[in-house]
Amino acid sequence: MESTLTARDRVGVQDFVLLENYTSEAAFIENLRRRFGENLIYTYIGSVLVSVNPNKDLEIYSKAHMERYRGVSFYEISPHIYAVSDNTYRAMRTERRDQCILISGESGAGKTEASKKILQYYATTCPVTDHLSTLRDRLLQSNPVLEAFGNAKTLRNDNSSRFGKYMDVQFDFRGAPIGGHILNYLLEKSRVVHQNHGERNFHIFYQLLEGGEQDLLSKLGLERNAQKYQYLVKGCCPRVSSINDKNDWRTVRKALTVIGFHEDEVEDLLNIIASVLHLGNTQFGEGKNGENQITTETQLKYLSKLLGVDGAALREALTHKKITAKGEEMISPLSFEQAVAARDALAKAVYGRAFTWLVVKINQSLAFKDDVYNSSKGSSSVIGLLDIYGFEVFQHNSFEQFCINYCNEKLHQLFIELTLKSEQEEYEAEGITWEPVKYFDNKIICDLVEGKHKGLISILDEECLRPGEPSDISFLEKLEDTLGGHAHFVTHKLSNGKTRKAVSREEFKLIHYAGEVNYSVNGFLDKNKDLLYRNLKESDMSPLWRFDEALVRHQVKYLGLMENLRVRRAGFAYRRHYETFLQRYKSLCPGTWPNWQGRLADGVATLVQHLGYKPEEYKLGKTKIFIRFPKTLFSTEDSLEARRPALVLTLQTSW
Ligand code: AD9
Ligand code: MG
Repeated sequence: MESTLTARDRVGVQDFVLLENYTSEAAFIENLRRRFGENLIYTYIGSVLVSVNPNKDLEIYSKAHMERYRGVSFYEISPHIYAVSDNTYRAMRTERRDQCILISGESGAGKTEASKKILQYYATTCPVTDHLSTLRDRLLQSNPVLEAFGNAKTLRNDNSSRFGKYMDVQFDFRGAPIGGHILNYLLEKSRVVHQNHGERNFHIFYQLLEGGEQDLLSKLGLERNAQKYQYLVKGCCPRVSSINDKNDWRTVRKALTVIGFHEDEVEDLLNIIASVLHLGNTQFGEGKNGENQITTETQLKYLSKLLGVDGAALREALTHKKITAKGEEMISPLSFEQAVAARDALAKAVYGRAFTWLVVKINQSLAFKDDVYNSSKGSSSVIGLLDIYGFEVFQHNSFEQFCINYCNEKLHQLFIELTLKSEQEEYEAEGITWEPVKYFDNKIICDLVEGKHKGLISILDEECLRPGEPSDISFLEKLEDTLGGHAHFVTHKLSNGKTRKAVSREEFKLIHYAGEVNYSVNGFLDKNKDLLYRNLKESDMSPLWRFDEALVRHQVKYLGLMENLRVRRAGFAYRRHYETFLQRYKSLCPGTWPNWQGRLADGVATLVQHLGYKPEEYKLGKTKIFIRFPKTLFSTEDSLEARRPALVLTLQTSW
């Protein structure tokens, strides 16, 4: 018994519901720290998996590891992303219901890595036939392609997702993957033309320049030097020590072929990437008559070739705008600033559309083909995987962070609803009464952002459409008028007429569930309008192996993990199906050993009576036993340990 406690002290508990001092945040963090120190990065809170980013390769993702988790019950083996994957898969098959895995956490926390591990688990462990192995390869290879075009180095993460992704994997009645579908959300297009200091543009630009064959670069009119391109120098960070652009280029090229892109489609795609770089280098100057004109003819030549548009039309489109007034079309010259803005708008639009087209193509290649898999007709189910951009706070936050953080706010709301709701449903289904726990509901913040008429987005949309001269500052004033006094909205103005120093005159602050963020309103209106003139339409972190307590504490707090744990503990800390419980502990009671012949519920009742469980310590539901206190289960485990000392280590990692 003593050795069991010592080992448990060392590695902590594998499910927070077993934590004795479960209301203490310090105890919670200490448990994470102990496990992290032992390379145990996964811990449960009931059915929620908490993962601490190790920032180094751990030997826990091999095929042998995957095999260990196949078909094994959630609580019978140490926590792992594979356990969640397997449990979800089995739930889909046995319950014949679609399932979804939500991955949440701040930028750099490991969401995308987790989603890739889940996909790899299914690709390796699910049954496949020859037909299906092509699909499996395509599913896996869609990741490097989407990451090349949709991920970038930020200050938080060298491989930060700059778009949201929801992926459905479709399975047939045998549990074999037969199709997939990706929904992409809100690509951060502004990155194409501007990056903050220390950040990069999307990976694909650097990959092409570093890895592209000389012939290809010449054809595209590009030089093998990222420093030459205005859209790649804004962040002063063309190289990143953790990234090998040359190797990644090879991976992406191969992946495009596996997914089924034809050579001419790849060519089209690269033409667009190159044309974005040429657009960035397109400059304007004053002509003889004072008019604004393009001064970089070579760029124009390449642009017209790569985009397949007439040079004169493109020249006009970049220096003039077409507007309709009183039913008549008029062409008016653009000022220098307007021309630069129009050029950047075109670059963003071209890239954004190429990304959308890329996703459409990937979806076509992953689509479930009825004629090939006709045996699966009508009996398929899906597992959905949500991997979005994580909550982020920089020194300077703008419209992009606002959108990303709002998205995380919504996801958190869903997380709260799902974890609390499922808990309640389980008690109801098992006929157990319980008392709900109070928790912070971030609906108030979601309403602040999305509320009809009075929400931040409505006000922004209204201001964008308002006649007259709406500006970012007039938008801020509207926000102050409408939302001033809201508990989660702050500007520099104090109610007593004085000013608040922590928020500048061009900012508003939102008090998110995950922390406070100051947003600069500069550019909000333009970015929201995402305007493209009509004639343009026609045509170094190593992110360390260190347990940063402040960082961990912050995330434990805002992810609501303590509340989650309290909810889990408010009722019954632990629950087991009668069969599993009996199987595990029957050796502790002569009445149930070696085999119980009667009803399972009666067997469990006999067993717990023999073990001396007090009535307030447990409840018997319809199919499960619910145990209120972890210590009850600890002592039962200890009894088991005392009988089987050879299993000490195995059990320690299991609890
Ligand atoms: V963002 O919101 O897209 O900016 P993510 O997706 O949460 O963010 P990501 O999965 O990209 O973070 O992880 C960041 C980095 O942490 C990875 O590039 C890895 O270097 C590192 N990481 C994350 N998870 C693991 C892991 N399980 N094992 C080893 C990991 N390294
Ligand atoms: Mg990511």
